[in-house]
Amino acid sequence: MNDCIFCKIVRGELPSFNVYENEKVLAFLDIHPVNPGHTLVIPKKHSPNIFEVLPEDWASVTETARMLAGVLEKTLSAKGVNLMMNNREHAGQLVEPTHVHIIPRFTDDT
Ligand code: DGP
Repeated sequence: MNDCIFCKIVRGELPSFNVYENEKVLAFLDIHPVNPGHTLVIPKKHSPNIFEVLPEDWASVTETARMLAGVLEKTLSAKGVNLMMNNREHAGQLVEPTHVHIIPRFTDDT
């Protein structure tokens, strides 16, 4: 067991609003959303960042992000979607585990 905040979410020890999951990934709403529907996709197996995530886990994360980008855009009537990832503190990574942001975009949201 580790104290990683997102691992606690995967284990159900912290609350989350889950959007999607399969055996390899979990997607849940960001606690500080930039826009409605701001979603994080993480591999269930802990890794710190893009440099250390297992290739098969990364493949599942990106395929899930691709799928959810379309689902979120359609269901929220968004005008577009940003996918974003921060790796290491200097690049803006605030929470250690590997995660990809999906941010729906709306008219006049800049
Ligand atoms: P970053 O490391 O800068 O790519 O962003 C981390 C994101 O994680 C930030 O947008 C807020 C989100 N976050 C941090 N703690 C929690 C949490 O406990 N639950 C959820 N749902 N999101 C969190």
